[in-house]
Amino acid sequence: MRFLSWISFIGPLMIFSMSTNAFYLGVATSAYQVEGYNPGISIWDMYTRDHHLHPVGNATDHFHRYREDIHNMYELGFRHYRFSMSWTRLMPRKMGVMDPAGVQFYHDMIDECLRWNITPHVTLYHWDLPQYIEEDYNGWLNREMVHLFLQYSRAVFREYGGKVYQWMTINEPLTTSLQGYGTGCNFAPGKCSSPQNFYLSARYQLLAHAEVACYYKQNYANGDIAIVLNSNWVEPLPASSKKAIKQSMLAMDRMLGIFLEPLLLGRYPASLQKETVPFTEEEQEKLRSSYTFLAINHYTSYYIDENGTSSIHPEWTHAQSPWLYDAPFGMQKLMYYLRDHYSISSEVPIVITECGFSQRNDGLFDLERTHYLLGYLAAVQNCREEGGMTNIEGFFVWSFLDNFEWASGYNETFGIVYVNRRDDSFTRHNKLSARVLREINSSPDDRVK
Ligand code: PNW
Repeated sequence: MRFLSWISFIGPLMIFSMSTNAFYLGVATSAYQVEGYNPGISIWDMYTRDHHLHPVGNATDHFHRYREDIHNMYELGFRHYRFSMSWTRLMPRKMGVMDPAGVQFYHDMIDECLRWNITPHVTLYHWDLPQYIEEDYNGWLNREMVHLFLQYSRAVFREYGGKVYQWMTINEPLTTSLQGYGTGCNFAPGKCSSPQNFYLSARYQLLAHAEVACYYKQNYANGDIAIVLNSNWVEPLPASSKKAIKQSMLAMDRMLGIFLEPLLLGRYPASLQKETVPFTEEEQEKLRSSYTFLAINHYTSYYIDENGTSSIHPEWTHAQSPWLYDAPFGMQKLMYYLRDHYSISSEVPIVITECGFSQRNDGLFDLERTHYLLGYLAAVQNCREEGGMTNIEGFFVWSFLDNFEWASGYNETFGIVYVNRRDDSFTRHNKLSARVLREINSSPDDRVK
């Protein structure tokens, strides 16, 4: 009703602004978590084996079923698919040596997307580093990774740059640095011997991203590129307490600022300057011109008090993942934080590259996931309409399929599409959330495209 009365006033203007600032809904996956049948060995194969975790096996067999999956996306009304390419599949045995079958696979996948009018959004690196690079170079602890990642990315752009225009370099460098190299220590490669490793791996991921993004911008003028940063929202408790606000800002700096400030300003946040080494002028320049949009993964929020102790609200629905709660207010707060604290210009598009929920007792009737997704989508809609942030252009649901949830194996499911693993049939069934999103996708309302 509110919308209708509004539109009669400024209808013509609105239709114009809608068409220039349309909002899209997409779905996301990553190679290691869904594909299966990889001829190479990645650090996650070794990590799961050495730590007696659930092996990935054939994941969801997306490798053979991508046609069915992409067709299902189409039927559900999605016109944007974010997936990653596996460095290990493209160069399974040796750096720089591409495997023709791997190369063909991603051509087929992209072509299938295009056939159904689905825009492919491709992540170059979503955590599945070839094991030979880990062994030969010590992975993200070696600055040489900047050159290796550039070499790999150039080969990918050469192959697919003529038909993919939406690129992401590295997925969640924070998660890799914290959990693979820092205090978290439950992710590959599990090299957490010193806090130094956290900062080194974070720095080299940033520099590798910047190198690749600058190369891409110089050579492929029509495309977009960004690094995917993840951030929770940390709400001060009480909201009026100066000390709690300071704690919250510090937590935000450690999560988001540590990657975002180098991109925006070429330097680490002031609160982290004692622990970090400044970037050289050349590095600063590269970092500052290394994106055409901001890619943000956002899942959840928590409170922090004056002493830095964190808590959650008792009424927030808890997901199956221990760290995840349904708290959509944080989506809006995070977006306004980008707008106000970081003065992100309305010229810079923002894309929510992941948002999703692992429901306890997951099944086809996934009411809690549906509630979560609608709440977070409504929060984004508020940002666009009331907060004037029409630069938030897209929202990818994590995940399209129930898939391999890293150290948790197949025990935590995020899919809007169920994958039957019980009898190894890998058959797919749309959950309630998928069907509700189909309704949104087919809505005549221009606000969702
Ligand atoms: C993301 N946290 O990881 C990854 O990009 C996906 O591959 C993953 O499946 C998905 O989120 C769900 O976990 C995260 O602790 C891992 O806040 C941990 C956190 C957030 C995101």
